[in-house]
Amino acid sequence: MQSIFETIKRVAFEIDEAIKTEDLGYSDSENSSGEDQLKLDVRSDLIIEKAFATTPVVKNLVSEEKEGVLELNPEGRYTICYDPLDGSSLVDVNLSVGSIFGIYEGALQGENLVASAYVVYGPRIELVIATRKGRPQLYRAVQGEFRHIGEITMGEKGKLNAPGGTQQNWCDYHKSFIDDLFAEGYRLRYSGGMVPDLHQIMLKGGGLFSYPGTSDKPHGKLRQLFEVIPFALMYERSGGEAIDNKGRRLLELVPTHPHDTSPCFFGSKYEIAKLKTAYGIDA
Ligand code: AHM
Ligand code: MG
Repeated sequence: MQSIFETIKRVAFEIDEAIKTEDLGYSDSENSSGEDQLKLDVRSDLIIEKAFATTPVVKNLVSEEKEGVLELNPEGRYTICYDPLDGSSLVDVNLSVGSIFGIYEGALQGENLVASAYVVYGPRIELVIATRKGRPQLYRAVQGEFRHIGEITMGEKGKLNAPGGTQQNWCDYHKSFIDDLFAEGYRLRYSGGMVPDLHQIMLKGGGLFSYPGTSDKPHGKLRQLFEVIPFALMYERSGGEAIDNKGRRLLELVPTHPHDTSPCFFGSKYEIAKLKTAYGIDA
């Protein structure tokens, strides 16, 4: 698996360079969720595809930007499901964005996720890697290489609240729950990029990121294989929890289609316990 992490480090620098130098306009294509693709989405996808094509342990690739599975190496062991440039619509206002990678062995479902990684392209480039053992590890790019910074551990309770989805379309109990957190003193932190938003909560010790099912999107917005399941491993391994609206661990999701979405809640223990009460989920 080390060769996969090394490839991710290489592509992080290439994508960062593309973000800094390339055209920010739209391409003339849509992704498989029917969203217009930016040229940068397409470029980042290609950078990743090319890099993994020469990484023999990688059997298949599944990209948020493509329909279906791309077969690379029949002898390979892992399938990588990735979002090449999450939050790409924020690049033109110069906010942070990210790449997310889920590394699966066997059928594409939560329990077969063996590791995950994400890259944050912000004032600096940072990389976080989680496996099934130990805490997620944080790396920061310094002079063209990633230096290990340390491990990430969240507290039992945080101070930040990142509530996703259009408020107009929230159900009443979700709205009351979010209002209660603010009434308790939580501070709003929501950029519209799940990578920097979830990264901030993990690094600042805890809090809650939510993207619920809404009246317009009953199954939420965020994709299980590329976004939700990889971050679920990050949150569980750093001492937090990651569940859906029924209280099921996101790490146990079984998508029926590669682009399936799920309502999702990532947080430290206190906020997730409070969410379960608000949603009427048995603890
Ligand atoms: P994308 O993969 O098309 O970039 O969409 C995912 C992004 C997440 O980064 C973010 O949390 C969410 O969409 C924001 O959605 P909204 O604008 O509805 O709050
Ligand atoms: Mg995305």
